[in-house]
Amino acid sequence: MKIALIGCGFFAINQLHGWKGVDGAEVVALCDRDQGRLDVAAAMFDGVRTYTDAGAMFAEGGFDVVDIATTVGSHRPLVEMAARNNVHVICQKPFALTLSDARAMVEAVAATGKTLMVHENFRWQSAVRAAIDEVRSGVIGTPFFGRISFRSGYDVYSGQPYLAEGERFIIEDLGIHILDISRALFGNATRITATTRRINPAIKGEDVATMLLEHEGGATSVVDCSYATRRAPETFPESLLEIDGELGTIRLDAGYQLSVQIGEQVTTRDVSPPVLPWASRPWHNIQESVQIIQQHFVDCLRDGRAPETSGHDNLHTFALVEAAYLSAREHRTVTLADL
Ligand code: NAD
Ligand code: 89V
Repeated sequence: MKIALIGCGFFAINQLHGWKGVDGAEVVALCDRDQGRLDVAAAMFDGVRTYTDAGAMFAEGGFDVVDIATTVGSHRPLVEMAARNNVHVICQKPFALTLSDARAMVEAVAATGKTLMVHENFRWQSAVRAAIDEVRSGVIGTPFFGRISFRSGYDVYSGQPYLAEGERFIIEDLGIHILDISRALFGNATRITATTRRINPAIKGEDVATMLLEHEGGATSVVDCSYATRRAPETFPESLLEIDGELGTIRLDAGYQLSVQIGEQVTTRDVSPPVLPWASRPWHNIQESVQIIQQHFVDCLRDGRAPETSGHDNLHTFALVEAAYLSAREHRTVTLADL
């Protein structure tokens, strides 16, 4: 698979390192409007072609997959450009600015017969995945309750200044991952109720969100996110999980400790992610998941199956984001089928 990447910024460097570790993939072209960022990324690869204009890169072609790692405002035009040029597409989260944009983008790629995956990587973190695998194995029976919690005081604004500037912040940027984990554990949601707060006066959007979801299978989950929580030890960027099933309980506690309790019997194991050679703490958890999701994409193309985090699947996660903002704004429960 020959890969072209657009947007060589803060996070794309992880994706580029990740591609080097993916079997069956080779980065052949890079694009960024910013020449300095393009040069930094190009230095990672021998003989890579570079462009400051995405249209020029598509015009020359010579790649099978475009990996879009720009911020959300450019996702729709770039995904549609990829569709016009008949290549497979990976697009970073948040996938789109609105649900109608997201639907149009999924349709545009579907019409070409190519594969579209959203780079929704938190459900691919190996510790989170270990919990998902336990739930899916049926060891605790049918789950009836879950809590997925991400609370931190880590300074995310220094690396990603745009996070302080948008009208929307934590649900769109971080909550989207946590809502997606809830879907991976309990299936699609039917209704959501949310509250939001802004605690940090230096940012524009909300930095706290608390969401209550009812799922199709009957489970209830609480998804709570905060970037205004001082805690020791700081757990960024860990998602903490608590899942109650008819036969037992699964917990992913701070420090990547996974416990499965059946009756009185508790088994605890350390599911700490490895620190890949190019990674650094505390981001190693996310960095490993980048390589895993990219390998998943290549494996899916090779085997002719849809990625778990396909564009189509991600519409359900994206709808939860829209519904959460609507619920918080109008102080009401939102039924997903109404969106
Ligand atoms: P960034 O601003 O650091 O980088 C974006 C880059 O894209 C910039 O270098 C910019 O010049 C370039 N760019 C923008 N539009 C372009 C266009 N039309 N053509 C060519 N280049 C263009 O942003 P970032 O922090 O790297 O975030 C990028 C995306 O990654 C965002 O959607 C963000 O939400 C996401 N992200 C995901 C994770 C995760 O764990 N999945 C973590 C952090 C960021
Ligand atoms: O994963 C992300 O999307 C990041 C962060 C962890 C900082 O929220 O933006």
